[in-house]
Amino acid sequence: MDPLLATLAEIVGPAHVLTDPAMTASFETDWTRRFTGRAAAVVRPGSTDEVAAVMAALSGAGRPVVPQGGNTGLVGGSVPLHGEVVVSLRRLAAIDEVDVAAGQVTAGAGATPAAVDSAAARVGLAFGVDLAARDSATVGGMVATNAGGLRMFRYGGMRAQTAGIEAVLAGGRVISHLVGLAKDNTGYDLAGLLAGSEGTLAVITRLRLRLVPRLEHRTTGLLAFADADAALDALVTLRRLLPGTLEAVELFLADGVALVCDHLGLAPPFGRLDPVYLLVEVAGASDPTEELAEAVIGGVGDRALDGAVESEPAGRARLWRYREAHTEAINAAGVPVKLDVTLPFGELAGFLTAVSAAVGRAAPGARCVLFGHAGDGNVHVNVLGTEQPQRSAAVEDAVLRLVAGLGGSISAEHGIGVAKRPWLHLNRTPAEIDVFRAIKRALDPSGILNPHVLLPEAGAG
Ligand code: FAD
Ligand code: 2HG
Ligand code: ZN
Repeated sequence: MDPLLATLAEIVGPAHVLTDPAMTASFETDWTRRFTGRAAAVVRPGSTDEVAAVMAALSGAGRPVVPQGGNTGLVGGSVPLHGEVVVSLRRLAAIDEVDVAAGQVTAGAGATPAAVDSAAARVGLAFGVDLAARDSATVGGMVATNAGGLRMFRYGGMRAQTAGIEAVLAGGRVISHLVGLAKDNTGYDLAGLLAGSEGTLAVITRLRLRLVPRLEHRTTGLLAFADADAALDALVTLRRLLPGTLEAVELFLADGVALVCDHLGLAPPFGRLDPVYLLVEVAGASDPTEELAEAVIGGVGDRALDGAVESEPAGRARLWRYREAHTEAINAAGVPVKLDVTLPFGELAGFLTAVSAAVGRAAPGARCVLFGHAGDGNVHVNVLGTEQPQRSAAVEDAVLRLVAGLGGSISAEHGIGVAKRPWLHLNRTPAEIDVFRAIKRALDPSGILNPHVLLPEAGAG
């Protein structure tokens, strides 16, 4: 046996060092199936001390590492494309008792957001970040990618929820600052730095997470529009009319709904496909249904083609399915190029038209599915029919240059990963990238942590 594997087995127990391809396969391919590799081994530590000992052993042997949570990431950053050792954090799933007075909870990096939310629910609180991968993503991975999700509009993303962090540095030293004080100006904000670091700076082991009040009354509306201008105009009005209750504003289009309906065997909303949909959700301590209905009828009714409002869980879930099932329906149709971008709000409507044209020029015949968190200016651009590398590269280049040219971000919430690494320079100056590299060297001097993720290849920017 490889002596390194023997050492790892001594640390975590032989059952938690996987090398059999049948056991490692699910850790080696990403959720989209676009990125796949072979791991030297998959190691599953069960405590921070074990993570520290594992990292000390791997760093002593100079072995590159891919930290992995739920492996739901969408930019290829969580899989071993170059024979790295995967360190899976899923066993670190313990959640402490909620600190009700502080409105915070300490959770292991491997806890799912659904489990954190359930723990919070028991004391009348909620976890402010929600995403369709709620049962399989981990809060450690979500901080590592600074995930946004469906309620970012109201509560902010993972960086905003992170009041404290514990992590293991490449050589095995533990940094821990989990106290979660509201005011704490004692130097650099390491939690903020690790949020969005995509496994390149440290292995996150525990988190002090902020919680939000649990709003028991929730109402969901689905509105159909003739075009994006009308939908985005309605969004501005709804934001103005519902300042205290609006929690989500999601946008999707006819072709995405058609895919979802085919995939799930559903009838389209309102019995036909309309060009553009907005899904809005309001939540409050008292029933916000009337407030939403008034805003919809009085505020945007003249611009909408049709609408539905649901306050019962089953009805709300039915409306959400049209939006939340986009990712799985696209995956069922093929292996997509996935791009995730933010536009300045004023550019959003024009972008929705321009991006389809840009994709059509870059890869004639490709199918472009657009949807996203309109309230945040965040569009998910999924392109099917781009399996050939030249076509995928042409689409990525065309879309990301279009976004940067309009003053947008090439990564809204999924991160850079391996997928967008060659384009980081579109949003970040050489001076900024030099600072990134200096930070990476300071925290990971031998460069073993996710070495092929986020930062461009040396010499490439
Ligand atoms: P992984 O995929 O395992 O890893 C992601 C990255 O984080 C990798 O670079 C990895 O090395 C690093 N990492 C993981 N754990 C750690 C750790 N403990 N320490 C250090 N680095 C670590 N994302 C959104 O932002 N918003 C959404 O609405 C959203 N919806 C989704 C819906 C579906 C159906 C799916 C499949 C994905 C969705 N995602 C969304 C993407 C994904 O869920 C997020 O990126 C999530 O944050 C990844 O968490 P994970 O635990 O699966 O991380
Ligand atoms: C979502 O908002 C996720 O549903 C996934 O961020 C987006 O599949 C995608 O491109
Ligand atoms: Zn999203």
